[in-house]
Amino acid sequence: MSLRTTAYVTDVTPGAGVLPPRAWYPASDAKSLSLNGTWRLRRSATADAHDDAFAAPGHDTRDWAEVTVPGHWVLQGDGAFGSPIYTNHLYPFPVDPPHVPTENPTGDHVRVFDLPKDWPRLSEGGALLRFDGVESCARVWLNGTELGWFTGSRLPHEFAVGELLRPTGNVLAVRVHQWSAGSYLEDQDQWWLPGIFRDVTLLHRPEGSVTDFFVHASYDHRTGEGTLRVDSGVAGRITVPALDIDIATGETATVPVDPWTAETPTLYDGVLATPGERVPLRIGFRTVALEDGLIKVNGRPLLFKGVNRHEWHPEHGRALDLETMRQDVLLMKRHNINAVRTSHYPPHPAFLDLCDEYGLWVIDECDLETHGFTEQSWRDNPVDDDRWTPALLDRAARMVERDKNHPSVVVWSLGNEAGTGRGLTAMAEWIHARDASRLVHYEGDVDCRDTDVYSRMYPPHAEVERIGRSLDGGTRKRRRLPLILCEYGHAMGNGPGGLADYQRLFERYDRLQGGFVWEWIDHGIRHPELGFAYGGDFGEELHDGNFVCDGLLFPDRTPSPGLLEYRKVIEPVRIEGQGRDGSVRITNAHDFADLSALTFTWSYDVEGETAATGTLSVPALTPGESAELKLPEPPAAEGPEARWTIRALLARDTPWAPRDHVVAWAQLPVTPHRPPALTPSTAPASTADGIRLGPATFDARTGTLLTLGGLEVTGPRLDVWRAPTDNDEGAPWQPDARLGPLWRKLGLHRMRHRVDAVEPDGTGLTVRTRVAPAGAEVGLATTYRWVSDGERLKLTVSVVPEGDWTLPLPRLGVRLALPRADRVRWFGGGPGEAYPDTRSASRPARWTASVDDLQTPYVRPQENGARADVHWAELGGLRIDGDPAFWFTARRWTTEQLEAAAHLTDLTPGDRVWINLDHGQMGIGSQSCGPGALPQYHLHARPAEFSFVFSTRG
Ligand code: IPT
Repeated sequence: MSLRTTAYVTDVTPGAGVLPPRAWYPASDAKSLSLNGTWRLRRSATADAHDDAFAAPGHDTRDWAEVTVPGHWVLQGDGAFGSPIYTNHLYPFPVDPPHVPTENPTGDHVRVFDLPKDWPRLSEGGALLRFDGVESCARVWLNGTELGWFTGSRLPHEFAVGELLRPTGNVLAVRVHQWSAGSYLEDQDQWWLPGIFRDVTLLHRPEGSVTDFFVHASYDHRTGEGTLRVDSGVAGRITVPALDIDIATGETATVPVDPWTAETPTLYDGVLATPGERVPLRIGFRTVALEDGLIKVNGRPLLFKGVNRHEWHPEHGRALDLETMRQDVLLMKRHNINAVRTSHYPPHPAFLDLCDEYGLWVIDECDLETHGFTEQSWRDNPVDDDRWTPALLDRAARMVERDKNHPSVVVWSLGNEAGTGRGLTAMAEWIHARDASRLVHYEGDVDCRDTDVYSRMYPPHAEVERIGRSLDGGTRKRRRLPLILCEYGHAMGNGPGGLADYQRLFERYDRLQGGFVWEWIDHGIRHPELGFAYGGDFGEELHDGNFVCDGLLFPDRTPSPGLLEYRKVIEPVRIEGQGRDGSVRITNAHDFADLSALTFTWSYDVEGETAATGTLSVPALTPGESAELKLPEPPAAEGPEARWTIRALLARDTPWAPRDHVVAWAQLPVTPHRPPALTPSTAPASTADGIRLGPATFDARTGTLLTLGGLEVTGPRLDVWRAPTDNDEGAPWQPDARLGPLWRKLGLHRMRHRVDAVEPDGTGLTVRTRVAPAGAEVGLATTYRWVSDGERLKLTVSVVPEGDWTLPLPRLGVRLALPRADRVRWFGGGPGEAYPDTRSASRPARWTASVDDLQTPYVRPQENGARADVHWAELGGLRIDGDPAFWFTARRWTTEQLEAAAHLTDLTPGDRVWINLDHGQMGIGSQSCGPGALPQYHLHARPAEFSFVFSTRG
């Protein structure tokens, strides 16, 4: 065994023996054979542990393990094949390009297959072997003959294998190395997961079959005509029956068509027929252009309401089946998302078919990131080293050639976080020359030298506004370009906050063409003891913890509150108005579609319950158009709290959601809520057990509430602490603005309550306290005033900050506990959680949930589950009415237990239910990566007063 046999592992060229890239298509009339399934696996700790004898036919692999292809071996075999590693940007090996460690987990894969009975005779044409994705480097043999090797994990590679095939007993051998020179180009923020993780297919290539082809299908919005031309390596004819098109390859046809947009994804079925093959085409006519400094499709500017999508499945990693991909697309469509950035590599090719079919704008991103070089000020960055340029160009070409026939792809992205350099320029030049019909994106190109759109990640709102108003400066070229946020709204844990504020800016300034929330799904790995595992759970020596769980979906694809918030914020219909004057203004916020696909309903809700409903007739407004409509006479004008709820629903079933699916809604308040009045009518009395006031008893020494109408209550007292969210904790690179650590340093998690006075008087009980952390001079003078009308008990809390408070408070309210509670009824915001800057989707109504249902299962436990604007809540026999409305939270563990938990499985219900009734909550922001909460969502330590009426009627 010589080291030379593995020299290719550190070769900076992209590979050898591989065919040039070409267009990908799912199926034609040529035969193909899927080689997915069970393969034999021999895993070694190093690249050169074994010679290549295993690739020879007849090699005995019977005692090898088995592995499923597509798959990652580290996610199979219950740990017997090694473990996943998570790092954000650090390379998990010494940075010495192009070298890789001697410890280089290597999987020898073997699959023996027969050709199916109906496979054409081997003399009829050739055959190709296609790998859609192998991480990170593969060397391939068929029947003992070496075909070559390749890198470029999320890109397709094909070998010509015609002469090597036999009718039976073909031996396909693939040696996969976890680390290679290619790993230096694949430093994306995700798990490192080696393996053959996408399909392996044998394709018959009849004589005269299609090699490569390029569908050019443009749309002229002035004439309403589409123009089709298909360039093909092998000449043939293109037919599109619905359009009466029958032309030769290279010829042009111009006919009236319905254009393709993400909102109206019209596809025409066609066929490319060459002498040897008929390839089905799905043609979408559309024209992408940069015009007047804006990205326009079919002559109209568009607004990206996007997400960054990594491929993720909690059990299979980046090996996704078609149904999971479809689920992603359906979930996006149902949540008003109109765009995907395929962060940070081309996805499985079938995903783009789904984007064409259901309608999503796509920024297709190349498999390129060298982020770890930032640690050495980008010295030796491969993208600025000519030796690596062929590999970069190979990656660009493999993406563009594979995906060029998708109407959904409107922008090519060179990669992510790779610094700057000549290699990137070479990629951009190549792409522009090969495909002038789309735009080029790369966020790292701050001057937009090589790109067609100015792109930023995580800028604060104020800066986005400056750019919107073109006050940002920059190069001449950049000043003429539109801005997109390729990443914003870091959806790690509870949050992101501030989405609505970004959206308002995007809608106000033309130059701002929207953005892509980071990111679609948490990359938690299903784990027998931990629920979902994250970085460090596999004992990695370097890792970035739960930074890998920052998605709008939980790992099992349940939508998180962040996704519901985003859906509300990006609704394609705006519904505004004054409930009191009975008028409502409807605006079509689509870019292309009119409103004919929607119906509108109203309901008149009294105290959160529907009193009357009806439909609203709304004209089929064109994009941007508004109409002012009159609502019916309200059934009851004065009296209890009342409001209109207006909804826009799908009028018909669509491919992505059934009829009546709610696309947009709004509430228009009519009559405000009136908190219950309570006239104090009983005086406190001293008893042997303490102080009695109406239905309540108090500890005479501390003034603490003990019982209420026979209910044992762990008395309410001031609480300012919340289990810091990932956004509170902040990103490590923002040391001065990380609230969690600053709060702990001040001691807000260990406040002491000093009782200064317990003062019964003729009309009630006053308890004076000072709440403050040890070691600091700041404090909160807190007075509890209790009164009763004999039946009910009212608490008024007054808080006066003392000393110099510079930090915002996490929360301000009271915490109490009940011995038991299961069902919760409330009138207020719901059904899900909300915080000051994440409350758009919170809809005031009457709701019921169990205490368990009130919890939001963030993969790393943290503050969650508050319901906004609650007027009253009932649980465990207690009714609480707030004045003003309050934030309501209930859980079966304390804040301290929540804070101490690293995984959901660390949380076990105690013997009480803990309830927080908050007057204020600190905003959430996006500081786990980006800016913190905007100033208007800060909870400042200021004098405050708030009341609750408690009763046991509930
Ligand atoms: C940005 C990366 O592009 C993305 O991959 C992800 O790591 C995200 O951050 C955070 O989750 S890079 C940003 C830290 C500048």
